[in-house]
Amino acid sequence: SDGADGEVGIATKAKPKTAKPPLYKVLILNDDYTPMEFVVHVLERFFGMSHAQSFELMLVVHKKGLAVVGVYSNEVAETKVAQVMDFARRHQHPLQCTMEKE
Ligand code: NFA
Repeated sequence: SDGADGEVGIATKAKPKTAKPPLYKVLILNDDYTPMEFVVHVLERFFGMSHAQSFELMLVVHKKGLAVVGVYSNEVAETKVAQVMDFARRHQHPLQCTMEKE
């Protein structure tokens, strides 16, 4: 309030919140055929991880069935998924990459 109607108190202002854009998790799924080294390479190449980080996360996918490999805006997540799917297809590996809203 600003005290204009005789109120006394701390001046406050309604702050219109701008909608925060949703974030999307990008996931890699395990399969029986894609070589481990190929997955490590994908994580390094498209997700900017070190070799050690990539190896660790590849093992998580291998053991748990899937893992979140990054969180991005819709546009960036779509691009990552398309890049990984195209790269895997070109190398004739069945690796699957998908995204889901957080
Ligand atoms: N499970 C695959 C193998 O044993 C390795 C793999 C890991 C594939 C992570 C896909 C994702 N060759």
